[in-house]
Amino acid sequence: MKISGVELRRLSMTLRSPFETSFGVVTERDILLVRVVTEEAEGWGECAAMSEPVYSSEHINGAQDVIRRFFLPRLAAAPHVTSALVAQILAPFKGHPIAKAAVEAAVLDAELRAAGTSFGDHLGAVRSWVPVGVSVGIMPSVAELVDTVGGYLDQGYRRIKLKIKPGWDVEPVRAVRERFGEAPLLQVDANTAYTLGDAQRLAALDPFDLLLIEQPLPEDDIGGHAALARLLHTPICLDESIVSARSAAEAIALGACRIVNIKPARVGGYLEARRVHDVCAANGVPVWCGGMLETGIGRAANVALAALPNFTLPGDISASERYFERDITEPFVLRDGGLDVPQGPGLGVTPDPVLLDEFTTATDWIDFR
Ligand code: SMG
Ligand code: MG
Repeated sequence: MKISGVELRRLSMTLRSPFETSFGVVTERDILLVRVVTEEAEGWGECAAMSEPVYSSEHINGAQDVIRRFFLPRLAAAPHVTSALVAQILAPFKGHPIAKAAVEAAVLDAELRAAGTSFGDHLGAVRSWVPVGVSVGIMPSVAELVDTVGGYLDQGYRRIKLKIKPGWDVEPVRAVRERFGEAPLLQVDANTAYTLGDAQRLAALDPFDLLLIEQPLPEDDIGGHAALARLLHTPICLDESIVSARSAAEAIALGACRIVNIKPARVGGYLEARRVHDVCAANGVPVWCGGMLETGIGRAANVALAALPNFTLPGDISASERYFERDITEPFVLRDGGLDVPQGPGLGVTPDPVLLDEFTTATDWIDFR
């Protein structure tokens, strides 16, 4: 595939409601889209980095800079570029998995659109519809949280995830269980906000029959998660700690997690995400697809990934309207508590040029010819 050029496009999209986690509040999504142009087709990739390096060490300006200054010149100089080669071509550059994932996704989309193959078919999807959950942020009050959760359950979401932090953990979980009973699938996500010294506090969540507790400890603390796992009944799921298929295999072998959250961006792309899926499947560890408040572009690929066989738990891939007043692509609409896997070539969705322009704050065209 011959790339004629790449566009880096920045958008600003306001979330319908602020999303608060243990590390801060997001009200505005500052998005970077990578558009790869070839003679046969063009492909889109969404960079999932946040505005500040608070979820992981990457941030959106840094991602754009490393793509512009290092990744694209390297791709332009490569004798042959395919999606399967992108990771190898960019391997000399350390880190920056979220930036790498965006570039790889755009190349993959261009390739698949040219070939007339969908993301799902390419990755190995076995379903045309996937059940999904919703991630509910920290709220000003427990009453507001309970109302919000009730609204999502009414809409049909198949599982609820509550963001937690020290001081906002047992109380909100208890309130949700008291109000909605034992039936709803319920899990929590701490985004690294605890230490092993909080084990007793976290064990107080055990009676609430949670599906899992996600990333309680710092991302580099695999040993700590293994120790914590021995003190809790609730299964530990890792998000931030899992940066590759190899790290997933290690974490599982050490007993640090029984469930894995797969975010393609965090592991450097959809192809590595599939390898994480495969490693987990081989170890009998269920996975689910994480989210980074994506637009329809990132969401389309995530839905396709979530259709692989070992994605047996509902993911953080909610309907477009959970995030934005208007999405830039055809909106993803909740149907029976799930989303349909796009069937068209590549991502199967395309940004609407008018909406795209409306949200665009800057564009940069890098010519490869
Ligand atoms: O995309 O629905 C979504 C958000 C899911 O909670 C979510 N993501 O740690 O899993 C996580 C967070 C990371 C992003 S928070 C800004
Ligand atoms: Mg998480």
